[in-house]
Amino acid sequence: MTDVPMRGTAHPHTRVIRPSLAAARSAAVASDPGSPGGDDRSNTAIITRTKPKTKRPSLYRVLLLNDDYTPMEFVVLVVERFFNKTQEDAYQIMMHVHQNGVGECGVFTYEVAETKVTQVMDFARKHQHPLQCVMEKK
Ligand code: TYC
Repeated sequence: MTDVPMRGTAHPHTRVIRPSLAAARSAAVASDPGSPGGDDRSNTAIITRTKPKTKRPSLYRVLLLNDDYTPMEFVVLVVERFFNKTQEDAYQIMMHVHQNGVGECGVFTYEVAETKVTQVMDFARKHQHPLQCVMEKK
């Protein structure tokens, strides 16, 4: 969908894209208040958008890092508990991290990923394991 210059249309989803510029023009020309943007006397157009704008959120991988001390069983428990994996999937993820140094437990929006990282780090600290969990933008 492209943004096209339009005059005073009243579609329910039509919005002025640059309201600050629109306001400045409107104030500068001080013309017909019934015409949005009041642009007739300045020969300018207000750019509007008709389609409701949706933006897909950025996604983040949550990763576990390998270390030499955290017990394998603990990592499996973490993956089951915080990433809702079956014991079989959790074991595969744990082994991938153990063998490769790092592995993905899931992909989430920013706030969910941040919450997972905090939950895992707090749980590991509470049990005195050095397990590290991080997030990275996809
Ligand atoms: N390397 C650990 C061990 O041999 C197991 C482990 C796996 C630790 C995954 C952390 O993220 C991790 N006990």
